[in-house]
Amino acid sequence: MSFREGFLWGGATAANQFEGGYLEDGKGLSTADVMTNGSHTQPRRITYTMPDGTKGSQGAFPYDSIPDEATLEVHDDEYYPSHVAIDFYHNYKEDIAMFAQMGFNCFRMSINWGRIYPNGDDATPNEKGLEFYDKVFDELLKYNIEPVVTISHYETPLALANKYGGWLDRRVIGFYENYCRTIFTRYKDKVKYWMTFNEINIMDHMPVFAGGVRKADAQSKAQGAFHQFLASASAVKMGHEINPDFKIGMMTAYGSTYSLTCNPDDEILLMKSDQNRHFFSDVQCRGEYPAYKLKEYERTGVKLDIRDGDLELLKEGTVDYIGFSYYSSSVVTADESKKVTDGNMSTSVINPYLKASDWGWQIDPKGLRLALNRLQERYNLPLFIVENGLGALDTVEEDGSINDDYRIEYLAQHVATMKTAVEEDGVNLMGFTPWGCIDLVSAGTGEMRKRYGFIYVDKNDDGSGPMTRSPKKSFYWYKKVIATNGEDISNY
Ligand code: BGP
Repeated sequence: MSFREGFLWGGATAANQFEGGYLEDGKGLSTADVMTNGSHTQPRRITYTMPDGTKGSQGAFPYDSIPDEATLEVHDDEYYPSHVAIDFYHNYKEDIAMFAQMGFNCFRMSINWGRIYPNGDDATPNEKGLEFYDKVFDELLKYNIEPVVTISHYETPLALANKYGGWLDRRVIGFYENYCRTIFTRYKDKVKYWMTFNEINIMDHMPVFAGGVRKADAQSKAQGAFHQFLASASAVKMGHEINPDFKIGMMTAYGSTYSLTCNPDDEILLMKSDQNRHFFSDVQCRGEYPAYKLKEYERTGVKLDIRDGDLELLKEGTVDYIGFSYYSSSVVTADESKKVTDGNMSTSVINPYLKASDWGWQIDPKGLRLALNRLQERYNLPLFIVENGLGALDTVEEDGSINDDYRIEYLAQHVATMKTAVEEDGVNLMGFTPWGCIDLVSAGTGEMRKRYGFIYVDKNDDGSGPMTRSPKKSFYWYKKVIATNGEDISNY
């Protein structure tokens, strides 16, 4: 058998993209709640109000910065997809029953920090919020589905972003520690697998998204990231004390990168892009800043505010495993005339050997083998593919069926690659949770039409639609993949 016994098969979600109930039972607003919808060509915007009442907004990608005196706020005349999302808040029983029907033995979700600490800096947690996750975990465990929990997935309590400037302020570490202590203690017998921050490396590209950091200059992003590293290390240490069986991982956005030619200039660019790609995992897996980053800081004048004990903490709180998202690969070249396409919160030069999704993400199953090997060689830690999948337009046929063969093909090729990496290369792979196992709001564009799910959710980009759930063809395909522990990936 290629995949180990107990291999974790499931699906992945994030609270802000599927929960809804954005003010229900005492939940506070988060940065995700002030992000409008957008499209492939129109970036999502973050809305704010100036002290004189003028309304403004800032595109999320590419991101510039939000004025210091602005208050991030919901505007009455805008649409925010996170507010209702797909309303898992009220449908969790039905949705989990469908996951169970597919045979999931794990489910990746995130806890919404603002449900537990509505302002982020509250003295006591919101009991109603804690009760909601108790119910969700109990429901999962009823079907023997192991929860895999991201502690912070692209949402920082809005009050922290407004009052403290998000993760740029060192005090936020303490608020995150309180939050972790509360959820670790409360759920210590229900949850074993945790991840401290979703795609922590997105701090480099979208600091508001990644941590409520409103400024986009190199100094702010570096300091914000440093605080998240400290918070993550502290959470790992604390979690192990609360329950030594906890497995606490990092989570990084990852993709293989190629140089377009063997021109040494392209290869140097590739080396640099590789360093950037590994900076966050280098710190979280090895417990120290790599030399290339320290030299870059020296060159560019970035100065980290490092206090006594910080560097020791980084060493003591290295992660137990590496969770990563893999959707596509990218290409670099020194030749600036080359055409560029989109990727996961990034862009890439077009790879002539690959096809791209409708959103321009270049599809590269073999690149996943390279990614798995690269991470294994560099860190020798267990690997967990916690996001992968094809964002595509689906058509509902007259009889209600959705024949998403393109999605099956994409996923089958990636599962086949995982098999090769395990069988031939000996990669230590723990599990696979394809992204958006149930259709949900796109993080990058805020759309519903960019669908990843095995389960169709009848909802449109403008928020209309009854949100009825129905299985797609891929639902039955994935069920068979799980039932055979990845041995049968055929589409019939
Ligand atoms: C990752 C995020 C997810 C998710 C996914 C797909 O970056 O962790 O939250 O949304 O990408 O991206 P998108 O929704 O933009 O298609």
